[in-house]
Order: sequence, then structure tokens, then C-alpha cells
Amino acid sequence: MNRTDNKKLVLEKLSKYMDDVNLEKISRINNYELLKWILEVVELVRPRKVFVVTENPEDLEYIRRVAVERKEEYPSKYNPRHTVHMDGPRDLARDRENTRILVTGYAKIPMINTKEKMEGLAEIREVLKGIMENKEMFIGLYCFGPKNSPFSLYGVQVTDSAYVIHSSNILYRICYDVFTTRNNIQFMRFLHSAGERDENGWSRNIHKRRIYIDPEENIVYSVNTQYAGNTVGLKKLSLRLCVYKGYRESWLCEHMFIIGVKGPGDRISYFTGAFPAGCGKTSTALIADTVVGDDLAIIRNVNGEARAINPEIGMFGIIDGVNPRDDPEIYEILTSRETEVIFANVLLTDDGDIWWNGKPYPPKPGINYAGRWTPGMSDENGVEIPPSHPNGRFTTSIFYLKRVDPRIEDPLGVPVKGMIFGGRDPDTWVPVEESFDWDHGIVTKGASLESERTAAVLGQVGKMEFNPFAMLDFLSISPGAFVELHFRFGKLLREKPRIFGVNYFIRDENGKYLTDKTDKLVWLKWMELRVNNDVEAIETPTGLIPIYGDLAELFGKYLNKEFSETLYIKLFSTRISKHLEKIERIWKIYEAINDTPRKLFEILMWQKKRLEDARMKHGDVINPFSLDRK
Ligand code: SPV
Ligand code: MN
Repeated sequence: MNRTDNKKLVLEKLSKYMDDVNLEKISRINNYELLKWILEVVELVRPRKVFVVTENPEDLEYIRRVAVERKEEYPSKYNPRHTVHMDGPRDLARDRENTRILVTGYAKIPMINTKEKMEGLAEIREVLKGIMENKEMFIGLYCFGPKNSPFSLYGVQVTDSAYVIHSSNILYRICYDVFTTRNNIQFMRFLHSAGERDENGWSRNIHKRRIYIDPEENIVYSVNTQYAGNTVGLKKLSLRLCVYKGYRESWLCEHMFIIGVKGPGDRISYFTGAFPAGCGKTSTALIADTVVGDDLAIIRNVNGEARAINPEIGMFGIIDGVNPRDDPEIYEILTSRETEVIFANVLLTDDGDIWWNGKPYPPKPGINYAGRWTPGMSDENGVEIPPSHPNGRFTTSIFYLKRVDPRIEDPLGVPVKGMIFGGRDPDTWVPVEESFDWDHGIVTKGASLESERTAAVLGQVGKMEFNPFAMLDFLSISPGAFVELHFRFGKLLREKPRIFGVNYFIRDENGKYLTDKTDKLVWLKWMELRVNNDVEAIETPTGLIPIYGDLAELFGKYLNKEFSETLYIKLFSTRISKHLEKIERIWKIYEAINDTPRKLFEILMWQKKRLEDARMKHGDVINPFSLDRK
């Protein structure tokens, strides 16, 4: 049989599950691999009907409508395009424990949860068997990056959740047309089912929540969960597939924002930045002069230059604390009558208002992620239930931002001048520091990133955790291999981006934060000057820090604020013991990872030596005024 006959046969079998309209839509897809996979899926999950999402506005409207009809989303009274989705009290964040990379023959990947592939597939197939009986299955076809960009990947989302497909339609470019015009594209496959839903609409079989990633086959399975970080394939599940591919092809797939920072004149310099969830990543992106992306980046070498694209066109941001004073732009988007927003795990009051922690008035009774909510209510353990959850989220288009950078559509991306790494660190890193060179930055900033845990992951909040490149949750390869990839990537660049570490969370001896939310603008402006060689810096044992006068000037210029020498000394002193303790922790972790490049240990060793030598000369805490300029 030839391909045409094969396709006919597949379509004939699919016709049992699809009406004529949707069969017609799917028959226009020429990618035989895709059709074959769709057939495999429907024969496994046996949906009552299938809906294919095209770029047609009627299709998008249909998804919005069924999301509300099936009570996956509840509209606000003030704007029917503002809907609230509730995940349920046990499904409010990413599930690390049950997210596993499928590997052949019990191979281990250091620090990454794995599962033997045959066992995993057998288990997940059993759970998925017939899971969509009586349900509608949605198929969405997306570009993971600008259309016609050599950087872009492609993804197909299959799900029985109208919320998941609605979110995908906001977050990614719908690329049905690419799939109908090109028959040979490779694509990532995401199969999701919310499973049985209870009377509240929550996934009932949380104990059978599974997220299994098969990088060899480019497929992710996700079941019995609704939280978008576990279910919207192109959001974070894609990252593991993307990293796997990038590792083989020597390019980077990162958990990074992409922003433009303005310098003197009309100059604009682009930075990418990696922060664990809830550590100031979105707020940094929003304070910048232009935004290309707020969460993900694909970075490739184009003629010796590192260039970045944002694979997304939407934001899935943390809503907790968003308020009109500190976040006027996002607040405006979230309360406008003109925008489309899906809110997750906030409060929908009985009078139809959407309330989250940050609204400038108190909450009224309503429903939230845990059911009926009234002020002062507590759970079965006597713990008060907050009206909106700390990991509550908003899903909306990035194009609502006034500062969205038109180069978000540039098929060759933007040139990366600097990479920023930051976490929640009470007492070690200074607010901003440049590393000595690419390799030094990769090791001491990216690979050494640690942060206090936030609410984006199930479990105890506040614990200090190792999170290299803010990617630990999203790796499909060993952290050692990921470090090696960065060395390899940097080596081939003609012009390497500078690497910076930032820390917005330094506290004094009483636990009080020493910097303001808005101060990060000054750190950005300083980095912009550095990547253009406009200012000198002070050399510390761990990197290059700003000269007091440069910062004082930037504080005055951008924030109209005094910046005292006393505060500068508090913020920018090198805390040697803290750094040495950190090196010890990081060393131990990588020592247990068998494929860590030797170079990582060499760089850590030199850093340790510089710190010890400096301690002999200056004591345990070095005042930046006692160091030389460079
Ligand atoms: C993050 O946690 O880094 C997020 C949200 O951006 S999630 O999709 O849950 O990963
Ligand atoms: Mn993220």
C-alpha cells in the first residue's frame, strides 16, 4: 500500500470517532505520522467525539464556550472573557514525585526521577484505556516559536480538558496551517486526560496522577491532574523534550525570560534570565524596557552569536500579590473589560467578582480552589484556608503588555548580551555580580543556583534547594550533562554573553529585606552598561561588582532615590564563609553526579582558593571599598 492508501485507511478508522466537519479538518493534515498517532490515541482512550482546533475564530469560541458549559471555567460577571478555573485542593502545583522520565532498562539519571520505560508505558496505557469514554477529545496543533523560524519546534496537544486546550490557545501560536502545508515536520506529542472529575470538577483519582515523559519518542503522557504545569504540554513538559533534543544538537532550551534593557541613546541590549518559580522572574521581565518572553527561551548559535526566541506568546504568571501599586500594568490587564484571562485557583465571589490576594479590598464569600469559601474558614486540621492560593495563576496573551518587543516575531531571535541567574538567597550572593567569563558564570552562577522553595511545587515552602539553571524540575538529562552542554555551547560562540548572578532576597540579621522590589531596575541598568563596556567594576573573589558611584547615579536617575554608602557596604560585602559553605554544598552534589565535567571542579577550586586568600588579607567579610577596580 502507498501513503495515500495508508492515509485513507487511517481516516476511515478515525471516522468512527469524528463528525464530518472534524474529519475534514484532520484529513487536510498530510503528516502521516501524526494521523497514525491520533488513531493510536483514539483507539486507546476511546472518546465520544473529537474536535480539531484550527485558526478559525469559531473554533476558539467553541473551546471557550464548552469550558464554561462543562464547568471547567466559571465566568466573572464583569467580563465573560475572564474565567476562573479551579484545580482542587490537592492539585495546585507541579507534582515532582510523579513526574518521571521514561528510560530503557533501569538506567539512572542523577537527581532526576525516572521510570523503566516498558513498565511506565504499560502502567500509563492501563490508566488511559477508555479514559475518554463519554468525553470529547480536543486536538490542538501549535508552533513552539515564531512561525517559519529555524529555532521553532512543533507540538500537538491532545486532551479531554477544555481548560487545557483553552490555555494552550492563549499561550501558543496555533499552527494548524503549518501542519496542513508541510508534511514532514517533527513534533512533540502531549496526551493528557483530567480523568474522572468529581462533583466540584476536580480530578478524582489524584492518587493515580502520573506525568510520564518519553524523550526518545518525543511523547509526554499526563493523567488525573489539571494544574497547567502538569498538563499544558507545551508549557513545561515540552522543556524536557526540548532539552533532550538541544543536548544532541548543541543548542539550549532554557527556563528563562528574554528582555530588552535600554542604555544611553536608543541602545537596547537583550538579556535572558533564569530564576526558580516565585523568585522575581516575572517581575524582572515586567520592569524591563521591552519583553520578548517571560518564561522560556530557545537559544542557538547563529554565525557565532547567541540568539534567543520565546517559544510562547502568552504568560502563565503567579497572581498572588499582584496589586495596583506595585504591578500596575498586570493589574490593569487582569481587571480590564477588553482582555481575555483565565484565572486559576483564586476566589470567585458570589456576586461574580474575581478576587485574589492583592486586590485592594477584602474578599467576600464565594468558591475557590478548595470549594465553598467564607472569611475565616479553616480546613480539617484547623489551618485557615486563604481565599486565593499562593500559586494561583493568570493565563493571558503577552501582546497585552505595552512593552512587548516586536522582535518576539523575529524568526532569528534577539542577540543575547547577558544571561542572568537568580534565586531566593538570604545571605550569600550580592544583589548583582558579573562572572569573570562564560565558564566561570556557567559554574558559579548557573550550575550553582540555589533557592528557598516556593509554592510552585508541592511540599514544604522555605527550604533551601539546589536548582541548577532553575531547571532541575525540567531536565531530561543529568545536571552534569547539562553543564557540559553549556560549556560546549559557549566554546562555539564568537561573542559569549556575559553571565550575571542577582539576588533580590538578601536580608539583614533581623530577617528584614535589604532591597526594594523596584531596585532590580538599577541592577538591570548596571548590567546593560557592563555588557557594553561603559562602566568599570570592582573585582571580588567571586566576580565583578558595581562601583558605588555608578550605582548611586543609577538610583538617582531611574528611581529618584538616594543610595547610601552604608547600604552599599551591607549589600555588596563579600561574605566569605557563606561562599565557602556554598562551594562545599555544590561540590558534594556534583561529586555524586558521574558525568560532571572536570572543569566544573577546577573552577570551584579556584574560587575557593581566591576566597581563602582574600580572607587572609581582609578577614571574613570584605568591604567593597577595600578592593581594586577592574
Ligand atoms: C514555574 O513553576 O516555573 C512556572 C509555572 O512557570 S509551571 O507551569 O507550573 O511550571
Ligand atoms: Mn516557569
